[in-house]
Formats: sequence, C-alpha cells, structure tokens
Amino acid sequence: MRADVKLIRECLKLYLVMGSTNCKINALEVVEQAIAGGITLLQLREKGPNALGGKARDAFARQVQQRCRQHGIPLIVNDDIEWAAALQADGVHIGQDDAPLPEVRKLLGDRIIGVSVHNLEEAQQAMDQGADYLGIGPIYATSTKLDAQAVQGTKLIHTLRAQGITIPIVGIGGITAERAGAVMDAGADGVAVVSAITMAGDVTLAASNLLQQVTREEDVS
Ligand code: FQP
Ligand code: MG
Repeated sequence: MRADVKLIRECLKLYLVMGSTNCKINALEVVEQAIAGGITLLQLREKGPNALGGKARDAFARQVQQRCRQHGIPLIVNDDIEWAAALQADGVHIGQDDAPLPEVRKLLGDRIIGVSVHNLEEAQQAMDQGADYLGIGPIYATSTKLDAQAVQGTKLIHTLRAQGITIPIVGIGGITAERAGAVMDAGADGVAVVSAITMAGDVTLAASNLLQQVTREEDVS
C-alpha cells in the first residue's frame, strides 16, 4: 500500500538531506544529533567530490539506516534507484535528469517517490504520474548544490498551490530557521535542509529550532 498522504505531509516537516561530505563532524554523529533534534525524514545524498562509493558507501548507508529505523524515521535515497531497492530504503528522490517516474514506480512499487520540479508543468506531470511529494527549490541561495537552478524564492510554491497542485510539497535551498516560516506560509508542508543542520555548531539545537518554526501554527492553536 502507498504511504498515506497525511503521513507524508507529517514526514516532510523537517527533512534532512545529507551525505558524508556535507558534514564538519562525523556524519553518523550528525545523523544521531539531528534525530535527537527532531528531524522527521532523512535523505541520503551521497554525491559530489569525495563522496563515498562501493562498500564504504554501503556500510555508511546501513549505519544511517539503522539509526533511522531505531527512531522511526523513513530513509529516502537520492538518485540511485537500484541502490535504494537493494537497501530496502523507504523511498527515493529523483530530479528531472534522473530516471523517469513511471519507471521508478515500476521498480519501487509503493515506496515513497519524491520529485524535484521547477515550474507548473513539471509539477503537474509529477502529480499526474503519482509522485508522493514535490521538492521545490532552490528557494534561497545555496552553496551545497553547484548545479542548482536559479533562486526562485517562495513564489513557485504559492503559484503551484493556486494552480491546484495539492500533493505534499517541501521547499529546499538555503532555508534557515529564520526563513522556514515564509516557506510554510507559501503552502509547503515542510522544509528540507542540508547545511542549516549539517554545518551547525550544535546540530541538535539547529534541528530543534527549525522544527519549532515548522510547527508554529500547531503551537498557537
Ligand atoms: N529536493 C529534494 C527534497 N531533494 C533533492 N535532492 C532535490 C530537490 C534535488 O535531482 P535533483 O534533486 O534536482 O538534484 P540532486 O540529485 O543533485 O540532489 F525535496 F527531497 F529535499
Ligand atoms: Mg537527482
């Protein structure tokens, strides 16, 4: 059975995207501290210069997965569909240059599939093809992803919501605790971050500050 939409919205609240090269301290410690701070979903994005490969990448992923499972946090794998299947990850995240969604759906069945989109057309197509959530970015300037498209602010999220894109949305790119509220106000279900958590002096505190911003409304009601 496909994951419930409500559950996916909950999971997207504070989405940590990370790989071993994004961290100042030991990456597994980052994972543990971020979990302690309240992240709700984790994407393993092991790519770029100095990224782990082969057996080292597998071993790292298993260790990350063990920590996620211990705390009931779903694990999403970036780009590599076969690896995701081998790991029995909870889902994958694909961009416009990655494998096409219908193919990924065939391979991964009911697992979570997230898709990066940059305009209404791509969003409509991903929704029609049964994406479980959309990743929208870069919302703000980022130095994590060197091939990122132009910064778009929160406008596209507003537009997609106004145009009938109803499936779960997470914003990504340069999001900090100060900016998280604006992303939620635009219509996102959550925020995805790399550096705001992985490069923080206090990873747990950074995660809990972000979580507080994305759960604001619930606190006052
Ligand atoms: N949104 C998200 C998510 N995760 C991502 N990895 C991306 C967007 C970017 O394929 P893509 O996906 O455009 O680039 P890359 O594979 O280099 O990350 F919303 F899930 F946080
Ligand atoms: Mg990709």
